[in-house]
Amino acid sequence: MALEHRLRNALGRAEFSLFYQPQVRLADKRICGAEALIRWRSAELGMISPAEFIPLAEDSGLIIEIGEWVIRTACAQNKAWQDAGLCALPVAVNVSAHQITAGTLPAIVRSALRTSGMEARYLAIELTESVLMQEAELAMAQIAELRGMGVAVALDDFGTGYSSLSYLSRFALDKLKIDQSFVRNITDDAKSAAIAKATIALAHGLGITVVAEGVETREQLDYLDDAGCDEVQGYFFSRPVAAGEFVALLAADQ
Ligand code: G
Ligand code: G
Ligand code: MN
Ligand code: NA
Repeated sequence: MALEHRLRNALGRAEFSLFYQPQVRLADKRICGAEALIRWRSAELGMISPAEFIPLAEDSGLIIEIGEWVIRTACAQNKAWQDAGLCALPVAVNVSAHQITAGTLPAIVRSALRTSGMEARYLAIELTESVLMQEAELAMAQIAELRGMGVAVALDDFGTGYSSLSYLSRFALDKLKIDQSFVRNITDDAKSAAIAKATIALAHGLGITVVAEGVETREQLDYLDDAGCDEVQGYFFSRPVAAGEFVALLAADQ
């Protein structure tokens, strides 16, 4: 059976879950947020990577429904953690260009916040440069509406798209995430290091928080700390983990 058909049934069969990867503030090395990352365990096929099924979900239009499930689930989960006294941290969700094209993102977010009872300041939306490029007008209007509600907007995979700099002057953003391809070689490649440092200076000049992605080693962490980066995310602290495991990470961080 075609993968798309299985994907179509996955929501109804409750085959999706969210994993959470901690984001750590460099100032005190404490967990300051989490990125929600979708996982799909198909009854017939087992675990399928989002790198494989997200493009399929985008091409088939299923990403709208799946994306809404991600937003609603992340808000509900985070509110439950808050109510249990576990944390009061923002959760970030990834949003595809198609969700911006649909034009319904602010309404879905508003509904998810109302239903979950979670405050808007505990939600962040991650967008990539390609979204801003392909859907500039729609993106700008929806980013403004989301930020007006109090939801943070982050630019994901920064540095991998085209003419990144123009977006920073045109779009009002809260966070910039340095792509892991620059972090990977930061301690031994002068070019990666220069790009990371310039990105940090640029973001700070614009009053934007900087997160480095894909931090795997102590050396990378120390380098980014010295360079003035605000937050890090990566295997050095933790892989994305299931909700139960994330709770354990929070408890250990208290
Ligand atoms: O851990 P990782 O394998 O989760 O993610 C692989 C890719 O899938 C990344 O580019 C990530 O941004 C994307 N991704 C993960 N979860 C989601 C999601 O909920 N929505 C969208 N649109 N992309 C996601
Ligand atoms: O595209 P986006 O940045 O949303 O997706 C993040 C992706 O990076 C996910 O697939 C996540 O599992 C992965 N990731 C997170 N931390 C690390 C890391 O330290 N090293 C590597 N190689 N991948 C990571
Ligand atoms: Mn992301
Ligand atoms: Na990213």
